[in-house]
Formats: sequence, structure tokens, C-alpha cells
Amino acid sequence: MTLPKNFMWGGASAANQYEGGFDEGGKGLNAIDVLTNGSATEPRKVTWKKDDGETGTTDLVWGKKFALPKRAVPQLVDGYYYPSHQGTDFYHHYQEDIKYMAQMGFNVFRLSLNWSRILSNGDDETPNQEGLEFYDKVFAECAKYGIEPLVTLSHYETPLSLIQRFGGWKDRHLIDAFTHYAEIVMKHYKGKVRYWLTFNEINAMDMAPYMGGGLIDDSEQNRAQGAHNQFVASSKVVKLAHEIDSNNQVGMMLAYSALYPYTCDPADQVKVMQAKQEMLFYSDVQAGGRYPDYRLKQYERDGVKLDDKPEDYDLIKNYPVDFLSFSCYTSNVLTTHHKEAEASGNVSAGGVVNPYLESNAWGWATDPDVLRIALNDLWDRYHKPLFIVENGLGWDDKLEEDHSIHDDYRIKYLRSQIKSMEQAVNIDGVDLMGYTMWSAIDLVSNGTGEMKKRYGFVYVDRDDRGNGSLKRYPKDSFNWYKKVIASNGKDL
Ligand code: BGP
Repeated sequence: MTLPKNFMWGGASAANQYEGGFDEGGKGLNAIDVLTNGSATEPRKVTWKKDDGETGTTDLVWGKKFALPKRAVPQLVDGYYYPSHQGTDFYHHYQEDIKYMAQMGFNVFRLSLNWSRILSNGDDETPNQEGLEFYDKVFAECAKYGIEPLVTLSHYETPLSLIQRFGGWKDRHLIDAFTHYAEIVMKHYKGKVRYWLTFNEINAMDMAPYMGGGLIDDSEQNRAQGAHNQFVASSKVVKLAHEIDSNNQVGMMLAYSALYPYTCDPADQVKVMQAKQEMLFYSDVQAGGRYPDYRLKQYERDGVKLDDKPEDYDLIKNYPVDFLSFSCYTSNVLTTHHKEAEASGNVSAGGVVNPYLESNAWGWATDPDVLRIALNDLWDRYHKPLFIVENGLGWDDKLEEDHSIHDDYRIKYLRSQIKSMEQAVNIDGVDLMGYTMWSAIDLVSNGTGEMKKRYGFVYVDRDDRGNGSLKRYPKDSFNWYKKVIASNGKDL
């Protein structure tokens, strides 16, 4: 099977995991710059200070309650290792890296702009010229090879100053700050960038609100307000983008995971239904243009009161996103029969395990049908063009003495994923714009801050503590992907 002629093939990245140069070129700090490294068993931590000088850390675990102690403000604290400070140094390697992407045949490269590189406090009146120039150079390099940039405006990179002064996205000030930032970059990069994403994995506001919204207290009230403010900001940016350049297309970005009931007990099905509502609330608003009833009822039950304005809802209705992008790595299993699952050996630290699938060392299962399921689900619900902007396999790759990396497991994984995506397009008729594998080049893991959870087609010599030459070495998957792109998905 092949894909439509204009299909976009490429890879993805995020500034906070990839760029490094955290204090170079006038960049201010962002949320992730004060996040320590963790591991498969040890959580990452946000470091903070109080005004009386006391310092401390708070664990950040996806899906778990997160709140800093009273009067604690996220800040750098001596003695901790912060992986984002170096990333894998795209800041100094962008020419080499984009050349590798061109060699694989990419026609799209997903990257995020580091908001605090452009506006160091997030809401400064005038932009940092050096910051703008860095991305000018990056986009010029992309243009040289005919690679279209797909730009995420905010990939967990809320400027730290906005967190310190406003408590993150729970404050409506961030709507104005974000719109101001978007206007600056959309005007500056007009003609160079056409594809934009507003917030990476916007439903992170529920699962990891510090990541998604710079929230330092994830009460339901704050998460609801943070989501609302991002919806309004996103619609304002869609409006603005179309006014600035009619060629602009703006997408939302959702973290999607297929959800399966462990048993055929209807109670398990209801559990899946509710978890799906939680996930799709964000796309129901951003693609559907209105708050879904299940969420309004929930707010009513829980006494959540939004700080909103009537015009917010007009914006949400009139400026939905042009397309819907999503990340999808795996599927998850839910059940009300936990004991049964445990007795059958189908429970691990990460939850219920799918006995039909194999997993990597971090417990992420390889599901050969997940993309077809995801694509059909989203297409049926919204009928908007779709874009897979993250899909990939984290592995502790080994660099051999001759500098080769034999990542046949990654090739096997990607083969199954691409097959599944092609079935959705060719058998089911889904409108899919493109596919950007996570990640083009190795970078720091978001969840653990580790370097050894590698995803790239190109290996970067750097370890979990930042030691290494930062030299790049193409893996076996590099040549495999090149062949896939050259045959437009036929030669798997
Ligand atoms: C998504 C993020 C990415 C990326 C990916 C892999 O949630 O958008 O930033 O890191 O997951 O996750 P991890 O790095 O935790 O393996």
C-alpha cells in the first residue's frame, strides 16, 4: 500500500528535550528548565524556593496529584541536574541534524519554538532578536532541503516567569501573553512556516498539569480554568493565523491512547467510555467548537466555576482548529476486575497489562493496530484532517564499537505502525496529512528525563548525566526509514 502523493513524512522533536542552550542567546527559563532527571523507577522533580530561602523538590508523576507547598515557587536550585539545559544540543547542531533529516527524505520536521527564547519572561513587549534569529537560521536550513516546518507554539515550555508571577495557565493573563507571542512569531516567520500546532498534548492539563499548563497546584478548579484559557487562546490564535497569512493552518495536538476493556463486563465498558470522555473533552471543544455536556455536568457536580466571558464561547465556536494532530504510542487496558487481572499475572506497576502484546522496558506495549483504531475514532468523530505527529519506540540502544546501532526492534515496531496507518487511509478512507515519527534525532525523555530512553533514527552520544561527545551516528532504522519515504510507504 502507498499513501497519497502529497503525504508528509518526517520526524518530531520538542525544544525542551532537544535544543539545549538553555541560557544562551538571551533565553529565559521555562517550566522544564527546573525539572530534574528521573528514571524508570525514580520520578522527576520540580525544584523550588520559598521567599525565606527554604528550598525543596516535589515529585512530578503523570496521572498523580501535584501541588507545591504553600509559598514555594519553582526555581533553579544548586546541586541538581537538569536535563533540558543541554538537551541533545540542537542549538549548536541544527545544520548537521537537518542534513540527516534531508538524507532520510523528510519533507516535514516538527519542532517547537522555545517561547522564553523569544520572550524571556513570556509577556515582554518586544521580542529577543537573537531568539528570533536562531529559528530564522533553522527555517532557512529546512528550506534549503525542501523540508516544511511543523511548529508547536508550546510544547510544555511555559515561561517560568509566567508560572512564578501568575501560577501558570490558570490565570487569564496567559491568554494575552500567548496571543502576543503567537502574533510576533507568525508575523516574523510569515511565508516560512505554514503549519502550526498550539499546545502539545493539550490533555496533559488533566494528566500532568505542570507540564501542560505550568500549574503548581493541580486542583480540579485550576485544571478546568487552565484548559479553558488554553481553548480561548487557541481560538484567538487560529483567528490571528488566518488574518496574518491565508496559507496558515493551525492544528490542535492531543495525547491519544486506544483504550480497551479487560473483560466483557459492561462495567468495564463504562470505565473505558468515561476515560475516553476525559481524553476527548479537549478535541470535542477544539475541533467540535463547544463544551461537551458530560464535562459541563461534571463541573456542575464538582462545583467548578469558570472565570469566563460570553465572547469566549463565540471564539471557541467560530475558530475551531483546521486540523487535528495527535501523539499515539500504545494502547491501555482498563478494568473493574483488578483482582482477576492480578491473579492472571496481568498487572504491573504501570497498571493492567494486555496479555496479547509485548512491551518495552518502560512498560509501553507495542500495539500493531493502534493507529488504525485512533485514526478511525478521531475521523468518525470530527471529520477534520488528521496528522500523526508522534509515534515511536523508546529503547536503550547500544552503540557498537564500529559506531553502528542495530535497532531492529524499532524497525519492527514502526513497520507495524505504518501498516496500521496505511490501512486507515486505504481501507477506511481516513484523511491523513502526514506522519512525524518521535523523534528524528535522539533527545531527552519527557517522562523520565533519561537519555537512555532513546527514540531517534540518529543516535546522540550523551548519557543520563550529560556526559558524551554529542556526536551523531545514524542507526539501522535511518536507512530503513529512508527507503520507506522513497517508496511513499510501500517498501516496509
Ligand atoms: C509525549 C511528549 C513528548 C515525548 C513522548 C515520549 O508525551 O509529547 O514530548 O517525550 O511523549 O515520552 P517519553 O519521553 O516520556 O518516553
